[in-house]
Amino acid sequence: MTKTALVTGITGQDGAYLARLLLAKGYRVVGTFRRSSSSNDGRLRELGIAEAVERVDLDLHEQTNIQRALEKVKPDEIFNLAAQSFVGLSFEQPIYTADIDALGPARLLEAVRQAGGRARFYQASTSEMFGKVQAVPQDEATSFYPRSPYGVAKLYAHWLTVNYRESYGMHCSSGILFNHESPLRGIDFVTRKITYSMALLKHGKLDVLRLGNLEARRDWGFAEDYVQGMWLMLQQDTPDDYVLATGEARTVRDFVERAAEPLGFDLVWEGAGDTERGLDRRSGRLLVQVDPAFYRPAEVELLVGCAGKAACKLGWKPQTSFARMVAMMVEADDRRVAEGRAPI
Ligand code: NDP
Ligand code: GDR
Repeated sequence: MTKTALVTGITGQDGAYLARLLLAKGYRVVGTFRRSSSSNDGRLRELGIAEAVERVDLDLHEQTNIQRALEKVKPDEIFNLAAQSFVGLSFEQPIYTADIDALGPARLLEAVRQAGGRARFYQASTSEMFGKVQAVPQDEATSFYPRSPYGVAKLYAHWLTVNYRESYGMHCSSGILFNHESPLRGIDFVTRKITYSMALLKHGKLDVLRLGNLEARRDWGFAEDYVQGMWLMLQQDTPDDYVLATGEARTVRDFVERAAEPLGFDLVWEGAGDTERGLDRRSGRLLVQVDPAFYRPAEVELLVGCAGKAACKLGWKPQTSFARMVAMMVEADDRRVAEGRAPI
């Protein structure tokens, strides 16, 4: 029998890859869209699946349309990926972030419960909940200490997911995912900012690469590997919480170096305020400037995860190396800029 999946946040990076995976598995895939004056299905188009997914209006801000969407779609599985997902912005918009990232899942979970509680539920939790380092590497037993309004909001949603599982016996799982990237990553996140900026630099459309904290360390995996883990969580008889991570940490500086390699840039690192010209095209010398505008009020210095439980219980392992992932991102952005296409 065909299963129906409801994917909130289908227009985002993970939503697009997850939709493709579910379609390949024969699901009826219904994605949620926010009403806006312009279309935002660029990622689905890039993957060639925009016409294959059904659409339903839903904004996590609004309880009534969540209920209507559930009545209309009658999903077997719900993947709640929708969020205000940019950590930096959450410091500027803490209340909006709490509304969408904390209360949004609460609205959805309650609507699922009131609809009979039969749909399986996946919550997109995050390594940002670990925040200030309490242990290395971090796993399901590590204490949480979020360091941003985003992390705090996501922690509420994580515990609520656990609570609905324990209180009502619902099949609710929380995936604590470490950073995962791809050519479909949002342009504000540091990895994509780096690869897209380098493409612009190469094609003479930007002068200097300006970044914030170069020493922050992250565990960067490939998004397509991670959506496979999300799906596996909902296929288990028993719901649970799982960390997905590669177990390897790299600095922002490491990412820049890796991305610069195939483009042949010779990097020069400068502090804030330097006025030297950025890219010298003849020597391939690229200036990377630190700009405090990109610092955060509180930083998460080191995230590196242990996905041993997911390996053991789900049989999940990341398949794509860091080098391969960066190469894919660099190639995709180089091609987009060369063809004069707008960034996704
Ligand atoms: P994106 O930012 O790419 O996508 C976010 C999605 O949420 C978009 O489809 C967006 O829709 C939707 N959305 C935002 N606000 C609302 C709202 N009020 N109501 C309904 N939908 C809304 O995120 P990712 O794909 O990278 O991440 C997916 C999820 O996983 C997020 O919850 C994120 O917090 C979490 N996560 C991500 C990690 C990562 O490294 N990528 C790691 C750990 C967790 P629209 O197009 O209309 O803006
Ligand atoms: P993160 O991702 O905050 O980990 O959240 P992001 O790519 O925004 O930042 C990673 C690290 O890079 C540092 N940094 C910069 N970040 C941005 N965006 N822009 C810069 O110019 C810059 N310079 C340095 C940041 O300070 C940070 O330390 C992502 C999101 O996908 C979340 O939704 C998700 O939950 C977590 O990953 C896991």
